[in-house]
Amino acid sequence: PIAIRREDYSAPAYWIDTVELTFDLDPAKTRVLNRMRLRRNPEVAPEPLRLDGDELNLARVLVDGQGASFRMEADQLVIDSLPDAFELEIFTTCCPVKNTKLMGLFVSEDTFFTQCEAEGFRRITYFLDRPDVMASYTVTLRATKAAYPVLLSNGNLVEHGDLPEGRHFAKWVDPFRKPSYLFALVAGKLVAREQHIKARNGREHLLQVYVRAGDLDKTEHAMNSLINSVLWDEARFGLPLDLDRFMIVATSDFNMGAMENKGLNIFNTKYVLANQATATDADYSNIESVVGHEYFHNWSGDRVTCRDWFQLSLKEGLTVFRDQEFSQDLCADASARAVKRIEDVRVLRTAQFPEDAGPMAHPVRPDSYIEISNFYTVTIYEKGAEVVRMMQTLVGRKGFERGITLYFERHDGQAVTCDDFAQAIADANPDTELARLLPQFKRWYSQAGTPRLAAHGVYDAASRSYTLSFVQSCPPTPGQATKDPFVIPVNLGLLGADGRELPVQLEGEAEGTPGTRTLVLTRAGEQYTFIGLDAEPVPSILRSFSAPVILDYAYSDAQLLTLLASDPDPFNRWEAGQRLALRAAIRAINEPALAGEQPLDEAFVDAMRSVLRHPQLDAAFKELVLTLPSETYIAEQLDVVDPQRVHAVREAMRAQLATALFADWEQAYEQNRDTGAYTPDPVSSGRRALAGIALTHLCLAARASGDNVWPGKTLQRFKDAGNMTDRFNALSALVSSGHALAAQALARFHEIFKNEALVIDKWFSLQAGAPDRGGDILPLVKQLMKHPDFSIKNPNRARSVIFSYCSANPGALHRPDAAGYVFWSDRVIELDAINPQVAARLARALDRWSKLAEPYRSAAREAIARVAARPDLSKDTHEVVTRALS
Ligand code: HT7
Ligand code: ZN
Repeated sequence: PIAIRREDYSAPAYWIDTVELTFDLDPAKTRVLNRMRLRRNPEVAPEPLRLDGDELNLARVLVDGQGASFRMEADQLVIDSLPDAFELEIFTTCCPVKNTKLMGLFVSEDTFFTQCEAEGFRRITYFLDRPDVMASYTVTLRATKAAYPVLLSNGNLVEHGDLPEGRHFAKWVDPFRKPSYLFALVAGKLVAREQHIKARNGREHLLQVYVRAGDLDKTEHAMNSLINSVLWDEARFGLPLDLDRFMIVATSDFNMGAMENKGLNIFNTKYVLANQATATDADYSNIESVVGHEYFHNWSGDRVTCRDWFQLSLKEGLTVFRDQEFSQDLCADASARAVKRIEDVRVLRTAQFPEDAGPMAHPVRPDSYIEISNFYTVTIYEKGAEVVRMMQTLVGRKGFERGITLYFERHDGQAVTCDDFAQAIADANPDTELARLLPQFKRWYSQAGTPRLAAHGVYDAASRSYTLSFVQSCPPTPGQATKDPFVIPVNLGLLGADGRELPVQLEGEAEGTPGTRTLVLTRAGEQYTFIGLDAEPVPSILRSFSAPVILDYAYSDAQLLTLLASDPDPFNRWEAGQRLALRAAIRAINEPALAGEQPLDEAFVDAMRSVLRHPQLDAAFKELVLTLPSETYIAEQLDVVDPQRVHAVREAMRAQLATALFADWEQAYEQNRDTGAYTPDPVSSGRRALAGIALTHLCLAARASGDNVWPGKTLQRFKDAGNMTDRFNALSALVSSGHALAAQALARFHEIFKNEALVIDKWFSLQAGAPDRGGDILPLVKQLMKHPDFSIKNPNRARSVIFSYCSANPGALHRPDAAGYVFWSDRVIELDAINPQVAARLARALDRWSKLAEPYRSAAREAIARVAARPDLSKDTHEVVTRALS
């Protein structure tokens, strides 16, 4: 396979102005008539027309109504000697029911769906399948009425009616020009929750959420999330809904979370369906952000799209930023906002930081790819969002809103680049650090790798001053041996040893005010001297995680305890606890003499107790502080990783917290167990989360003591629970503590929810992701794959079993006998033949193999090589495993 390079971009040789598509939908043989008007791009030297296609059966090609001569070059249909403007008619067929890749037109539970991003449209018809070719679409769908009563496509329904032989049709016109990746159709037996709304600007809209008949009672939250999204985008950024009708449709077979097709968003059911009996608080919150995310794409993605796929973060980074802001703005108070920020940073650090340090590391705007589907990554999405966030930090919230307004004014209806975006934000804010530093700031787009920021503080009693030095560096990444300094906004505060916030006054300034100050670092090394300090302060650096960097500061334990007890910045307060826990874990991992029995010291345990019993702190925040860093995150801090040791130490820490804080967990549980009538708001979901973690620790303590009181109470809670969050937390407490009662609870859970696919996914995932005890998880996973409810073809189900084990359970995957790796390679190969995108994601599970200690390292490498050696591998999986080995 050949690599596509960003620097090779050239404008298309032809433009497509209009597309008229007519579909005769049939699962085994769908006929597609594609009538287009094209014209030569006068700015490009004449060349043949090359249309992309993939797995299509071509029947006919007409140019201006006449049979045309054409040739096939690989997957492209090539036509020479064309007039400057012409009509092209192409007739093809495809087989949706055999489409297990779920790209292009496919069938899920007797319903037709499409997925065209990034390059799926070419599986529907021959086309210039690239995002800078934008056309006006008219779509006619024809199908049997009884089997496919609902026929949907983008835009407005302009005509519909019956046809002979029990068939019917619907004709849709999209009022906006769009790239092919935003095309969509849906046809099947569906029902809709509908809501008419009037936007702030007075325009009326019809919102619809389409699902299968039995699921209508699970659509209220998605609809409310959609309404909130419409109102928020108009209120915060002045971006109104531009369509009369906006539709969401849910499918249970989907490679990703959802897709922002213009006016017809297609969603994985996981991000639509929820009621209190079947969905957890986390599900409710994910639905809110994914519905928001897809809706916000209507502007950041659809109205202004990407010139080429290297610019993917232009829409994805910006839209993740927008959905994060949306969820934060829906929070009632600062504490709930901080909780959301901590959760977002946790995702970045446990998933994106490893990516940035591994073989798939790439800049936010990549330079090359083999398969674009592999670049829908946490770097493009989450790090891309952090880059946008730093822009907001540098220009301020109002300045950023001005920048967004200018961006959409300048580029509405265009396909543009990340440079265009950054330029608009800077141009709208000419007197800011961003405008001044723009070329350097844009290194965040071009340089991969997570920068390290080493900070060092020296207090001088004589001058009552404190000098903070920063040195930034960034490790080499594939294809980038050296890096230039980044622009790093560092939010900083200073605390006294008693936890009071001190004035921040830089040398040369007349006065200082207590609170957060943003320092903008630009050089490899930099120093700041703060004055007017009677004693050495405790620096609170990188408040609210103001830049996606690794901060190295040699905090003493006492300083961290001060920050944990008092930092007014909730992010750094939480971070102090994480640093202390990490320190204890690394100490125990590196010193076998400690044997991992009691890795935590008394001061840490006391600090955790203080948090747990704190009268003012919110439950959600307490739960975050009491959650230890994950095994993956701990492993990232080590040069050489023994995953079994990491697992053992973390389990020992959990057990120690369970026993040492037993009475405190009891109190936390009793105080938070009852949250009244179910609502998924941040306060009550925070209380359920704290009750849940308390229950887990009470069951863990019971494991050590042999006392069955709490496991018994947990089983009762599982049976009596009035909502899925409480029920699932109780089940999870029994499973994760390895208690014998787990088996009966699991059996009952399956019995109750056997007809709820998304709940059965939870049932599988909980078991495959459970803490490994003596190598018991792999045999269980193999057994789960034989369960009648298991199907590897359904991505959600494959993820719930195979990914929960391979990608989310390091203590169970990394076995000294290498059986976990053999299982992984078998599954990658098996999935690759069915669905290469899903296979390639699974292939990423061993990205960090080179950090492993022996015997894991050699065995993991061997397993990757085994996959790479397959001659029939997809481009997707091939790219991932060859990069892993290089
Ligand atoms: N923009 C969407 C990307 C997407 C996708 C990409 C590749 C293969 C399947 C896919 N389904 C959706 C999702 C989003 O970021 O909103
Ligand atoms: Zn997106």
